[in-house]
Amino acid sequence: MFAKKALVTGITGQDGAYLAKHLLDNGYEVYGTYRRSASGTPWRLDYLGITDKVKLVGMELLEFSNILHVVEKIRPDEIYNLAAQSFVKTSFDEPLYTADVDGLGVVRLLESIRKIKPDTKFYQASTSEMYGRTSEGKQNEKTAFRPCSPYAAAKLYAHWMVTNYREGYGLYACSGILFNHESPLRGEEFVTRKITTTLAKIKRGKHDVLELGNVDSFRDWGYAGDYVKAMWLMLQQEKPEDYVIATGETHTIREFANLAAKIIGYNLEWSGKGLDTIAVDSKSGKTLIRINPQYFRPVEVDVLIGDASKAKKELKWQPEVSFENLVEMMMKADFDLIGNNFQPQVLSA
Ligand code: NDP
Ligand code: GDR
Repeated sequence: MFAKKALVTGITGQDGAYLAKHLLDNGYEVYGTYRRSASGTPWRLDYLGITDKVKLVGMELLEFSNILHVVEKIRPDEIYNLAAQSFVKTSFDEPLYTADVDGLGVVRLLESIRKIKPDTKFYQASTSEMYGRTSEGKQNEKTAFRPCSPYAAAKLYAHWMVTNYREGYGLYACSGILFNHESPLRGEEFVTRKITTTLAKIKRGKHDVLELGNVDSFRDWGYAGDYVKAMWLMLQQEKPEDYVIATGETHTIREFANLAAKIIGYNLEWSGKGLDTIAVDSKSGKTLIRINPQYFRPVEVDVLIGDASKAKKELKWQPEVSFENLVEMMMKADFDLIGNNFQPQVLSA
């Protein structure tokens, strides 16, 4: 029997790497797209030890002929569209580029499937950012969207186009509305990894102070390794549907920083308000965190918390890594990465 073929766009990103590993473990032939214009190495695939097991193909989401060619050549059974300009703050500076990649890029893929191989199953990486300034308690598949960044608006356009191609052309196309998910492979521009990597550098004497923006927003943070399993499950159902994937817990940036700091032996004490907010290590008196308005956004999403009941019931999906374990995993990984033999504290101890 032939192995199923999966095409993962954005395989060089956090989710792409974890998903590729999951698909390989399930016997898939995995093709992954990378941008020829990018100069970096596939370090996340290296980290997971799978670089030589996936087949890398050059693909740019801005280029329709390029996408058509890739889909025609590979004729995949499943496509997971993870590629995107995924940094919310950058989308305020690059709204047109973000709309093109995150919005129109998805339509280019859908059109390619419709024209070349309409039985290809399609997964779209939708996002909790589409809820934006929501006023509802926990967000589920029925919650109204109120996007408040160019990123979220572009993703919402793509989300509705996926629905449109499913209903209009009968494609097996669905969207996972994923809440924030993190890991040691998270990009360093995102707040969780920025906190763990910078605190590790400070502890090692290689950095002075961590500068953050709004430390009072709440996010529902899960583990990326858990979330890619849900993506795969969505394409194994009898019919395509959209699902929220979340932990159902929400925490502030301060809470994340407090836990991360504790693991490497700091005890944060916060004082001050607004731009004067600081966090000092109570043991040494050293200021570890201060606010830099450069990291504020023109519009902020204050609180997100997801209700993944539908996924739990229909996909039999469950998050396995708790918030505390996630922070511990990331902090320890960064502490080791920065080097030396310090023994991180175990949170549960
Ligand atoms: P990353 O930023 O880590 O990865 C994004 C990937 O997209 C990279 O491989 C990047 O390539 C690629 N890419 C960017 N622009 C283009 C382009 N123009 N053409 C082709 N490829 C491109 O994101 P994550 O892995 O964290 O997220 C995966 C997807 O899930 C994204 O669509 C994101 O918006 C969405 N999402 C993420 C959540 C999260 O918490 N992580 C939550 C909800 C949704 P390169 O390496 O060259 O930059
Ligand atoms: P988010 O993640 O915008 O939720 O998007 P990010 O980690 O960038 O921000 C989370 C919250 O932290 C606040 N914040 C800071 N953020 C960054 N990046 N840097 C800082 O210094 C800083 N200080 C405070 C932010 O204001 C925000 O409130 C992520 C991405 O992965 C998206 O692609 C995805 O769709 C959503 O999660 C769900």
